[in-house]
Formats: sequence, C-alpha cells, structure tokens
Amino acid sequence: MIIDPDRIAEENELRRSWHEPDLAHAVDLAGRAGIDGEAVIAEVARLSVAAPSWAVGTGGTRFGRFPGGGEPRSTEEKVDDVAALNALTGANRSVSLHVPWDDPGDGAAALRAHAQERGIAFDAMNSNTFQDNPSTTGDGAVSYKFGSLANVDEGARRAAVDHNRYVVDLGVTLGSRAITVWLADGMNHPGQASFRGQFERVLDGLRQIYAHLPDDWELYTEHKPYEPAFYSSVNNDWGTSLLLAQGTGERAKCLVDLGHHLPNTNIEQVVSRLAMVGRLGGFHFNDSKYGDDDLTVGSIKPFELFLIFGELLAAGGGRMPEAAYMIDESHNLKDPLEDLIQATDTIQHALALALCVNRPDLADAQQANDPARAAEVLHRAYRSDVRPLVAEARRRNGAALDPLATFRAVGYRAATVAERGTGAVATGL
Ligand SMILES: [Mn+2]
Repeated sequence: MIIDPDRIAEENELRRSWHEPDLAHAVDLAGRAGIDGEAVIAEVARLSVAAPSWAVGTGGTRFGRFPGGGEPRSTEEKVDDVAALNALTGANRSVSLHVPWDDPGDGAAALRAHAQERGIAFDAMNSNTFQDNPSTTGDGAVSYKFGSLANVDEGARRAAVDHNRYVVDLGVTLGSRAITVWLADGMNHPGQASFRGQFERVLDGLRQIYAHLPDDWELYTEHKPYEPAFYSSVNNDWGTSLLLAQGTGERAKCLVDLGHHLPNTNIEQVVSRLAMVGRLGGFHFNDSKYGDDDLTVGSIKPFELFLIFGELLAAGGGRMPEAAYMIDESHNLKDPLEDLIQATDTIQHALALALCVNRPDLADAQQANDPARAAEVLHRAYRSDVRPLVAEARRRNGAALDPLATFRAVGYRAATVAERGTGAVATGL
C-alpha cells in the first residue's frame, strides 16, 4: 500500500483550526526568547533520519518474539514500509540495509529502481560478520565463532574482509555512500586472546576494507562495550573507535550508538570530542535503561537527548552537521512503524528544543562563570512547547501534522495484514 498524499492532506485539514493558532503562539513565544521560530521550522524540516531495514519488522529477545502481522516479506516490502513512514513524517528519506539479511544479490539495480520510485534513498550499508552465513563463511570451512576481523584464523579474517568489500560493492550499485562496521569480536574469557593482537588484526582488516572504498565513500566504526562478547569487546568505547578510525584513514569516522555506552557515560561529551576532531560520522538513535536495550529514543532520558542535539548543533555551527543519522531500535511490543513514527517525532522534537537554546546567552553565562544563568538558558528552551513548530515542519514537507493518528486513520497496517498475511516474517532480527 502506498499512502496517498491527499489522505494526509485531508487528515491535516481536520487539525488545521487548532494547529494554526498553536503555531502562531509557539513562534511568538520563541521570538520573545530571541529565537527565530521560522528558522527552527526550516532546520527541523531539513533533517532526515534513516530507517534501518530490520526495524520495520518486530524485534525480539532470546526469550521469544511476538510478531504482529503484516510484516514485510522482502527487502522491497521493507522499502515500501519506509516509504509509508516517510510519507507520514517527511523525515525518513532513506533506508539502511543490513547484509546478508537484505542481500539483493544480482537484484541490486532493480531494488534501487524500486526505492527510487518510492522516493527512498540508501543510507549507510551495514555488514554482518557476527554470525556464520553460507554467503560469507562458506560451508563451514571457516567460522566467526572466535571472531571475524580479530580472529587468529586467517581464513576467517579474509572471509570478513571479503564480505565487507562485497557490501561496499552492493552499496555502490544502490547509491549508498558509506559502510558501518560493527564487530561482535572480543573475548568471553580472560586470557582467551591478546588485547593488542585483536586490535592490530581489526585495524589491519579495516585498512583492507577501506582500500576498497570509492573516493566519495566513508567507513564508520561503531563501538559497543559488551555483548555478545561478555568479557571484552575489541571496539569497546569511543576512544578505541577513534584510534581505529584514525589508524584506518581520513574518511574513516566514528559512529555513536546511544545504547552502546556503559551506564552513566556522558554521551553528549563523547559527541563533542568526536566532532572536535572531525571524526563524528554517524549516529544511531535509541534509548537504554540498563544496557543495549534499543528502546524508543528519548523514552528514558529525554534531557540527555536534548543535550546531545545541543552538541550536534554546536558542531554544525547552529545546524545539524552532515552525518549518517539512523534509528536503531528493536520494537518488541509496539507496531514497528508506530514506534518508528514516535522515534522520528521525538528526534525532531529534541532538535527543535535544542534549536530554541539562545546560544549567545549561554556563551555569556559560561564566560561569566554563572552556572545558574546557564541552567536558566537551557531550561527556558527545554521547558518550552515546540510541538507546533515540529508539526509545521512536517506539514511543509507534505507530511502529517499528527503522524501516528494519521497512520491509524489511513489503515496502513490493516492493508499490509490483508496483503502480506498475519504470519509474514521479515528477514533479520
Ligand atoms: Mn547501532
């Protein structure tokens, strides 16, 4: 099902009589705080966050999975769901594929044409060397059981490098411009391997992958402190990620996944550091309570998200810096598209709040060593109601003032259940 823009306009019309006065009031309030409401709307409207192909299906845990029906059966149908999402939000203009889960093989050009027809581009490619797969490791000749790029077995390392190169080649056909390398490599037992040896082998592998990149491509290293390796991960924190990126090449950068930090890590400071040295390449949005929970972004720590957007804007001189932004969540209970709608709305909302911070006032307070006034400046923005500005940004992109209500009103899920059935299963998680 393709969501008809006229249906979205109809739904918006139902809400126009209260949206317009709310918007006028929000712009007026922003103006009194020295903020140009029109500029906030324009910057929110400019932002696009990729949807990952695996997030349009129901997630799960090692204890089970409870799919809701109507899930995509193919990569083409995943693209269709992202197109529906983008029709409602106007802010998800690309999809991020995960290979081998979404390997189109010889059909990459056809997949690109299908996506183009629906107005969807291909964001960073994701390679998967955390599980054995016949297309990657062959028929059991080599295995990633003891790591991929970090493995002491040369055959496993070669398979992992070859797989990443293959993913780059696919991405070139699809029109992508980057590859994200997240590795499960690490140790489950002290003494199992050499910290230094593992790091050096991973760096060597990354250099081989990098050498295969077209000139206009970037490579992102994504760190994570633990899981599935429960004693140590090779790329465990932002410092290691930075060492790997710097050792790999100029177009190798770091990707920050909000759930990939030990508890209480100051993520906004990590963002500032990586941006400062020009190595902030990508961003995965989610939220966490305990670990890599992949919960809805902003659902647990909304103030942290606001501060992170503040650092992103500082890095971009008041605008969002160029980076590969993606939602990386696992929707175990909610309808996957409903969660992606809420995540995108939350991201737009956090950006709007951060844009409402009066930066010159904040700089003055910092220069005056006045933490109370600095807090006032932040809170004046954080406690304001920017929802009408966000809704207006969506409307100007031809999307929905209220995307979740509109998703339900147009009956998208009922249509996909009718078309795809109740037992449809997406590849991936
Ligand atoms: Mn991630």
